Amino acid sequence: MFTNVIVKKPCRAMINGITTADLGKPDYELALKQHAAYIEALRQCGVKVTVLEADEAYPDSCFVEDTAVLTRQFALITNPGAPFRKGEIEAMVPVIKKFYGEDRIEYIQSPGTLEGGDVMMVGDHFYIGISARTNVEGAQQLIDALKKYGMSGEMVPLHTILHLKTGLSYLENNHLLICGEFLENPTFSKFHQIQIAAGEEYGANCIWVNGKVLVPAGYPQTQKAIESLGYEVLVVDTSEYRKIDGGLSCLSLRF
Ligand code: CIR
Repeated sequence: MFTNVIVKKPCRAMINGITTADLGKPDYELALKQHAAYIEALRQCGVKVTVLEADEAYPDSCFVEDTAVLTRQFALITNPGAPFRKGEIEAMVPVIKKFYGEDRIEYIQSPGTLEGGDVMMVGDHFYIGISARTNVEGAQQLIDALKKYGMSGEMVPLHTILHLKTGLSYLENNHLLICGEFLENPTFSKFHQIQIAAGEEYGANCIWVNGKVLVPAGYPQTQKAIESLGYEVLVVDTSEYRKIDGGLSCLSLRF
């Protein structure tokens, strides 16, 4: 179960966030409304939401997930692989210190890079995507930290996808949303797989929060598949974040 969530309001500069999508610039006012609705949905899941103010220096800073990995035992401050995003961690350190003692905070050290979007938690085991943002050195540092606290991790090479959780979401109870390059990967064959329908790939990024599942608006087959597993679904529109490659999970740190 999660007790806390950290989010950060999008800044006006988000319209210049890093993107590979060809969907136009985000509408900032709409993005703000969607962010408020996202926070409301999280509150409905019974978590305390810490809302950080926008930081105009970093267009992608609303995607707080990439700046830290927060586990039951310790917090890890990442070193984002995207050069323009490295400075985002400075503002996160004092926030994380409010929740974790200094002796329980680890740091990814260069040349290691790691972004939280590449980390999927399944109980005490963590899958770590090796991507354009997370390298083997960064992943190994996380695995070493996990071992120190009695947990474990393994690396998953990515081929085309941005982050591991762009194409995978663990919904607890052995349920795994899965699409694209991961379908053939034997690493995930032990899970009960819910395959994302063609054309709904963005819907693969959902979040389980205390028994409920937040699902992006506009992916009806994905929504139905999750509902038929027995989960209460909360639909949240993230259309403006999708324009800068961001999904539901990227917008929060849940712990
Ligand atoms: C980026 O490219 O870094 C942002 N525009 C999107 C980050 C998405 N984060 C995530 O999937 N965890």
